[in-house]
Amino acid sequence: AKVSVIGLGYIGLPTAAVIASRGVEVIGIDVSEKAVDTINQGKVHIVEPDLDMVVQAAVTMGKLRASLIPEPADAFMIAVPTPFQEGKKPDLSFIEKAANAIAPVLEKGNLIVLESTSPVGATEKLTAWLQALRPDLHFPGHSSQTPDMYVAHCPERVLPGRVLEELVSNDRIIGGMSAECSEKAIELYNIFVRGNCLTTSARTAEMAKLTENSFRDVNIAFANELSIICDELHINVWELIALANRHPRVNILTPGPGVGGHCIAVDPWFIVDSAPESARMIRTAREVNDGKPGFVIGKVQKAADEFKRPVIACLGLAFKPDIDDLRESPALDITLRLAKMELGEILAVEPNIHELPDKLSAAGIKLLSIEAALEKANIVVVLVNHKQFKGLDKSHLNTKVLIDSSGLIA
Ligand code: SAJ
Repeated sequence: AKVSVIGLGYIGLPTAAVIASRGVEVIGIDVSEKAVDTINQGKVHIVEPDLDMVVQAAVTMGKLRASLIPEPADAFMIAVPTPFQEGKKPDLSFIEKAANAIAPVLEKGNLIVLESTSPVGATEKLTAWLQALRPDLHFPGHSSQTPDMYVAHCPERVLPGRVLEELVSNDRIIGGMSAECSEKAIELYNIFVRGNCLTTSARTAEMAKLTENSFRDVNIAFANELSIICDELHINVWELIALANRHPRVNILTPGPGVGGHCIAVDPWFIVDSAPESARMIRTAREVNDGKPGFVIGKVQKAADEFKRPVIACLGLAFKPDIDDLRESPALDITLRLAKMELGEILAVEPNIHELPDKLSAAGIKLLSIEAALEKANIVVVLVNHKQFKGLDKSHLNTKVLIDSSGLIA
């Protein structure tokens, strides 16, 4: 068997490497020449624990190779971005480009799996595009003849930072365009998945993925809203949540400076876009979470008013604890916005990076160790609960104003 993975990013590359590590021939396709070259040297262009080792082993074994140009294979897995900008429509153009790229090399009996998180109906659209590009083949639901092609949606569900583990251990939802398509896709996932493969329709699989991330977003919004209410009512939200969570059926998540990452802050909008009138709570949750950075900034601004050009230390820049991923990070957003407000001197502490991104240094922000930053700071803003901050000597904080958005000290 030969598997082709289209899109060698945070999902596609680990998936390609893990399948190759099972001894299957894998060809990865990407539009970035740099990504292709890096992978062919056995190296990685993204950060994920242990990924470098798995990729290097797969390339050295001769099981994984990357290319700019698609070639025939038995199965094609599409793992390309599906961006969504608020107020706009879900952007399926990368899926469409992938369809255009693979269409010429498709052969009778091939399986095409869409892994990208997608709005409901995207797999049907992909099938229609492929059918239009290859009228000589028969795609499920789009040809009057017995289908000789298989299409399914199998949404990725791995947690950044634990991708290699979760790729193998998570259960998978397999939404075939027909029952035969689901069966065919299970054969592919059985190569590397130890979890259960659960079959359903493509539309249900699409909605399931969006539901999982919306569930988390709504629950985080609940926690974030509570933190704002508690601030108004002079109640320690961390103590409150710990107490409420002692109830056997209550499990409140953790408030923070906002919701970051590439999925949870985006996917709920797909549902809102599909059902704008009905998706009221899902939309509100998004708004609550998106409003949280502004709330934290307001607190800092109020504290800064008490000083003349205070030194403000921002602890954490990553989008969540114990990773180095700064993309779509509310902590980074807050730090940058504070610098632009010119409230004082802004120090950033981020133990998982060695150098600040250009836009932060250009805004006059300095990267310091936690000790150095605490020594200088008048105001300390806790943004991310990195493990390096946990043992912090709290006596340092007695003389400072503390704004603890993620409950490090409380
Ligand atoms: N966060 C909080 N409070 C919490 C939990 C999280 O403020 O109690 C914040 C985090 O700090 C972060 C954001 O939410 O900024 C998202 O972090 P996360 O760890 O909840 O999720 P992601 O974005 O890293 O990965 C999610 C996962 N989805 C679910 O847990 C339902 C993962 O399984 C998905 O595969 C991934 O999205 C994806 O690619 O869709």
